[in-house]
Amino acid sequence: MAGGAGGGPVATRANASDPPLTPPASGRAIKTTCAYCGVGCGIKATVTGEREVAIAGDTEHPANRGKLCSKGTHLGETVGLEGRLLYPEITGRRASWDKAIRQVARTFAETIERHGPDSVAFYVSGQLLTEDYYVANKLMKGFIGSANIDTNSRLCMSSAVAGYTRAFGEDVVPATYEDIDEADLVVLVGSNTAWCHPVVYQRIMAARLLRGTQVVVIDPRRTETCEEADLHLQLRPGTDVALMNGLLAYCRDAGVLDEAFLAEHVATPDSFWSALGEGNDLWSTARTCDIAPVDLKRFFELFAATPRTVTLFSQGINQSIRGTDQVNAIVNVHLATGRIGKPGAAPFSITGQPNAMGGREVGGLASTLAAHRDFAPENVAEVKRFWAAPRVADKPGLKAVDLFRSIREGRVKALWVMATNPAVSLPDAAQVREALALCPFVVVSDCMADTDTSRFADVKLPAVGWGEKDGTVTNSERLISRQRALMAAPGEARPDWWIVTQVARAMGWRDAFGYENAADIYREHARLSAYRNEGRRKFDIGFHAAITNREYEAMEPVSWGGAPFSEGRFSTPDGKARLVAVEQRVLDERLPKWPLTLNTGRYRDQWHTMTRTGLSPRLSQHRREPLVEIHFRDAEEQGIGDGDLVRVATPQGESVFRAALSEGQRQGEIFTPIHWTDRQSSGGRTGLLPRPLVDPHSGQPGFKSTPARIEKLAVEWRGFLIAREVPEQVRADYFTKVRVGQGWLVELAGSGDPDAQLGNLLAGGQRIESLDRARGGWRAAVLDKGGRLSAALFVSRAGRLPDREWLITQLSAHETPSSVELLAGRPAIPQPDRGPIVCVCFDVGMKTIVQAIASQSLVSVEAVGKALSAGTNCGSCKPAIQRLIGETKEAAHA
Ligand SMILES: Nc1nc2c(c(=O)[nH]1)N[C@H]1C(S)=C(S)[C@@H](COP(=O)(O)OP(=O)(O)OC[C@H]3O[C@@H](n4cnc5c(=O)[nH]c(N)nc54)[C@H](O)[C@@H]3O)O[C@H]1N2
Ligand SMILES: Nc1nc2c(c(=O)[nH]1)N[C@H]1C(S)=C(S)[C@@H](COP(=O)(O)OP(=O)(O)OC[C@H]3O[C@@H](n4cnc5c(=O)[nH]c(N)nc54)[C@H](O)[C@@H]3O)O[C@H]1N2
Ligand code: SF4
Ligand SMILES: [Mo]
Repeated sequence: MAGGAGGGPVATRANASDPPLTPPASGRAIKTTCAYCGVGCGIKATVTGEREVAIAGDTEHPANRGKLCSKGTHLGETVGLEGRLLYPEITGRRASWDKAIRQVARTFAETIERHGPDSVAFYVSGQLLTEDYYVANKLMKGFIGSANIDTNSRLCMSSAVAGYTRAFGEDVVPATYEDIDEADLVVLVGSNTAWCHPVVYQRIMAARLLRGTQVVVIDPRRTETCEEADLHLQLRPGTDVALMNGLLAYCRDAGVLDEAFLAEHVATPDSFWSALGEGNDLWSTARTCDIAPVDLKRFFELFAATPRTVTLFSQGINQSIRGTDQVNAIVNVHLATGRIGKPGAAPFSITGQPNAMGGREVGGLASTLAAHRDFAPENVAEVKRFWAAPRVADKPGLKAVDLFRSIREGRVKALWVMATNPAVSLPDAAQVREALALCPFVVVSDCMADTDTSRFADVKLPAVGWGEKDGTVTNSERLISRQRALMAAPGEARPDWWIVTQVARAMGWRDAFGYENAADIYREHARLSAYRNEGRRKFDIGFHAAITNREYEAMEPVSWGGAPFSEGRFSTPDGKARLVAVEQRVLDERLPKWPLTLNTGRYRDQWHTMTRTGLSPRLSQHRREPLVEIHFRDAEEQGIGDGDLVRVATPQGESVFRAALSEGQRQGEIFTPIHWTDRQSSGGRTGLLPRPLVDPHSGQPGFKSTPARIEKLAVEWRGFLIAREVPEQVRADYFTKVRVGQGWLVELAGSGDPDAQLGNLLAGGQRIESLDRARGGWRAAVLDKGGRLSAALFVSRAGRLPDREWLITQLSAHETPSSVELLAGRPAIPQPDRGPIVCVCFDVGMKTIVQAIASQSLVSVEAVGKALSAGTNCGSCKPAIQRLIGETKEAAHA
C-alpha cells in the first residue's frame, strides 16, 4: 500500500489552543440551512448567548421563503451540550485526536493488508455535508480501493435512484418546488407530506388556495396529509404498480398519451403496450388495490384531464421490495403522457434527509462511483486519473443490508459508521447489533456520546453538529445551499471531513487529502463533476470549479441541471428516456400465525432516532410514547383497548407499544413509529421488527410491510415518574422516557412488586408519600432543599392515574403546592384540562381547540388561529386543527 499507516507524526490541529475551525459569530443573523429534512429550508440564525440561537425562516431562500415547520422552528432547543460527545474515546476512555486517528488508520491499514480492501467498510449518511461525503467516498473508492461505502440513503432513496436511472440514464430529479406552485393536480403517493415535508405541504396548500390545485393522496393509512385532500385512495399496501399501470392503461384508452413525445424522446420496449393490456382495466385494478371503483375512476379522470400534474412520492413507494418497479410505474405514466420537463408536470421523488441528494451527487452509494458515474471501465479510468489514485474500485460494493450480513459472517472486519444509527434504523436490528458486536473493529463518528450504535464502538470520534458544521447540502429539488457554523465547536469536536482527511493522511495519502477547509473539497468536487463531462451527465457544477474561499463563504443557494429534461434529451446513449415494463406481483399471503401487516414511519415532531429532537420538550409533546395504531376491529378481536400495552411480534422480533385505536388504519394493518431506541425506552423498538428483505434492483429494504401479530401485554400495575433529573436506570418491565418542561416524564408499567422495581427512582430530598394498599396505589413526591418538587411517582394497580400536565408544570413552579395537592396530582382549584398539545409553538391543547370550535362555531383553521393563535406560527399543526374541525362538526351532527 502507498505510504503505510502509523508512520510519521499526524498533523492534527486539535489542541485546545488551536484556533477554532470557524469563528463563532454573535448578534448577527447568519444564513444557514435546516438540520432536518430534504425540503432544505433556509434559516436565519442569530446567536443570542452561550449556545443559544434564535431561529427564523429565511424569507429570501427559494425553498421555503421564510417558512419553517415545527422541527426547524425549535432547532434552538437542540443546540445545548447535553449528551454531546466532546472528546475522542478508545475503548471507552478519553484519548487524544492524535492517538485516535493513528489507531483508526493503523487498524484499517492492517486489515486491508491482511485481508484485502473489501474487508473494510464505511457506513455513512445523508446527514453528512457534501464535503464530508466527498472525502469519505474518495478515501474508500479511490485509495483503499473498495466500493464498500454505503449510506443510510440505501434505506431511503435508493429505489428512486435506481428507478430514475433506469428511465433517464441518470439519477436526475426532474422537478423543482416551482413545479408544485404551477401544478393543477398534485398526487401524493406513499408520502405523509404534512408531517415529513411540512413546508412543501404548505406550498401545496398555497397552490391550492391560489390556483385551485387539486390534491390526491395514495396511502393505505388515513394520515393528516389527507385532511385537505380532494381524494384519498386508501389502497391495499404494495399495489402501487397495479394502480399506476391501471392509470396508464386508462390514459391510453382516453387518448391522452403524448404520441409525439413518445415517438421522439422515449424508447418503448416491444411488448410494452400489449403487456399493459392484460388485467389493467379499471375493475381489475380496483379489485387488486381494494379501492372503490368510483373513487378510482374519479382519480383516473382527474389525472387524464390535468396535464399539469406533479406526482410526488417518498417512502410508501421506495421502501418496498418492489420499490424500483413502483418508481418506474409512476415515471412511465409521466413519460407516456409527456408530463415531464414542462412547468407543473413531473414525477417528483422527494428526499428525506437534509443532504440525501448531496450524497447521490458525490457517489456515496456503494452502487455508484463518483459524481454520477457508474463503474464502467472508462469512468473508473477517468476518476483514477482525476484523483491520481492508486487503485480505484472497479465494481460496486456491498449495499447496507448485505454489508451488515457480511460483517456478521466475518468477511468485513473493520467498519466506520458516520452520522447514522444502524443499530436502530436498519431492518432486523437485532442481527445488526450482533454484527456490530462481532465486528473486530468498529469506529463511530457522531456528535452524541451515547447512541445504540456507539455502544459497540472501539473508537468514538466526536463530530461537530448542526450550528457548528460548515459546508453544503443539496435539497430535493437539486438546490445547493450552505450550512454555516454559528458557534465554535465544543470540546474537541471536529468536522467529519476533517476527521476523514486526518485518517487518510495517516494512512499515507497526505497529498491527495491536503484539504485545509471545506471550500477546498467543494472546488474539487465541482471539478470532478465537470471533468470530461461534455454534456454526458446533467450533474455538472463546473460553474463552481474555481470558486474562491470568499465566494464559497458568501454562496447563495444555487441549483444544477436547470429544467433538466425541458428539451426532451435524457442521459442515455441515444438521448431517449425508457419506458420500463413493470408488473404487479402477487402479494404475500397472510399466514394464520401472522394475520396482520406492519407498516412503519414517522411522527410529525421527531427526527429518526431522536438524538436531537428528543432534546426538545416542545417537540416531545406531540407524541410522548411510541404508539401502535390498530384498526378498532383488529383490537377488539384481541381484547385490546385504547391505551393498553401491546406486544407486536413479527418473524424477526418483538417489541411493546401503547395501543392507539384508529379508524385511519385499514383493517389487518398496524403502524408503528421508527423513532424510539434503547436510550428512551424498553419498548417501542420498531427496528427489531422488519425483515431484511430488499428490492432486487436497489437493495432498499421493504420497511413498510412485515407480517405481524399483536397481543395485549398483561401488566399488574401502571405508573409514571415526573422528575427534574433523568433517571439513568429504570428497571420497570415497560418504560419510556421523554423530555417535558424542566424535566422528564417516564411512563411505567410492570408486574410484581413495584417497590422493588421503582424504589431507585426516588433518591434524595424530602419525601412525602401515600400508600393505598387496597387498590395497590403508591404516590410519592420528593422536594428539594428549597421545598420545590424534584420528583413525583404515581403507581396504581386498579385505579386511575392523575393527569401528567399539572405535575409537570410543578417542576418549574415558583410556589410549592401543598402535600395534599401534590399527592392528589392536581391543584385544589381544578384547572381546565387542555388535553394533549396540538400546537407546540403556542402550547394549545386539543380540548381547548375543540371547545373553541364548538362554542364559537369556528369553521376554518384560520378562524381557530384568530381565536387561539394555534397554527399561526410554523403551521405544522394546521392539518390536525382541520381534522378537529371535521370531527367536531361530525359529533354535532351525530
Ligand atoms: N417529522 C419527520 N419528518 C421527516 C423525517 C422524520 O424522521 N421525522 N425523516 C425524513 C426522512 S429521512 C424521510 S426518508 C422522509 C420520509 O417521508 P415519508 O415517506 O412521507 O414518511 P413515512 O412515514 O416513512 O411514510 C410515508 C407513507 O407511506 C405510506 N405507505 C406504506 N405502505 C405503502 C404502500 O404500499 N403504498 C403507498 N402508496 N403508501 C404506503 C405510509 O402509510 C406512510 O404514511 O421524511 C423526512 N422528514
Ligand atoms: N422501520 C423503519 N426503519 C427505517 C425507516 C422506516 O421508515 N421504517 N426509514 C429509514 C430511513 S428513510 C432513514 S433516512 C433512516 C434514518 O436512520 P439513521 O440515520 O440511523 O437515524 P438518525 O437518528 O438520523 O441518525 C443520525 C446519527 O448521526 C448523528 N449526527 C447528526 N449530525 C451529525 C454530523 O454532522 N456528524 C456526525 N458524525 N454525526 C451526526 C446523530 O446524533 C445520530 O446518531 O432510517 C431508516 N429506517
Ligand atoms: S420542512 Fe421543517 S424539517 Fe424540513 S427543512 Fe423545512 S423546517 Fe427543516
Ligand atoms: Mo430517509
